[in-house]
Amino acid sequence: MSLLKILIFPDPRLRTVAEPVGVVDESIKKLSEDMLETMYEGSGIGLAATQVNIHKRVFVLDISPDKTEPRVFVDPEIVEILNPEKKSYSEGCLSIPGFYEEVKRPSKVKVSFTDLNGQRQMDEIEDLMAVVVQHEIDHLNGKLMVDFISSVKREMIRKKLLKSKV
Ligand code: GNR
Ligand code: NI
Repeated sequence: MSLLKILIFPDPRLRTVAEPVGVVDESIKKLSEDMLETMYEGSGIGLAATQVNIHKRVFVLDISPDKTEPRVFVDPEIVEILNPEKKSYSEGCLSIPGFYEEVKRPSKVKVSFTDLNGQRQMDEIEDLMAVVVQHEIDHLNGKLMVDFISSVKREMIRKKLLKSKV
C-alpha cells in the first residue's frame, strides 16, 4: 500500500469531473487500498479519488468508531432521495484542513454503486453515512463543501489555505 498526496483547496484540480470506471480491475483495487490507507492516515471518514488527483469515480469511507468497516464505492449514483427533509451537519474535508462548515443535505438517500467484486449494489443510506456519501459524490463532480457557504467565507478560507501552504 502507498500513501497518496491530498490536493488542498483552492487547487483547481479539485474541480475536475471524474470519469466513470466501468470495469473494476486490479488498478481500481490497488487505488481503493491506497485511498483507504491515506484516509486513515489523515483521520478522515471518507476520501474521493479526485482528492488524490485520480479522476475516476471511486470513493472510500469508514464511519465506524474503531475504523474497522472500510467501504468502497465505484461509479456511485444517487438514484432516489428517500427523505428530502434536509439535515444540517458540521462537515470537514481533508482538502480543506482546519475548517468546518454547516451543510444541509437530504437525510436519507438510495445509492447504487459497483463493489470491488464488480457487482452492482443498491443501498439505502441515512444519518452520517448519507452525509459522507453525498460529500464524496460532490467531490467526483468537482464540487466542494465551501460551495455551500457564502462567497465571503469561501474567500477567507481560500486566502488562509493559500498562505498556510499545507
Ligand atoms: O473526514 C471527513 N469528515 C467528514 C465530516 C463530515 C462530513 C463529511 C466528512 S468527509 C471528510 C473527509 C473528506 O474530505 N472526504 O472527502
Ligand atoms: Ni472532502
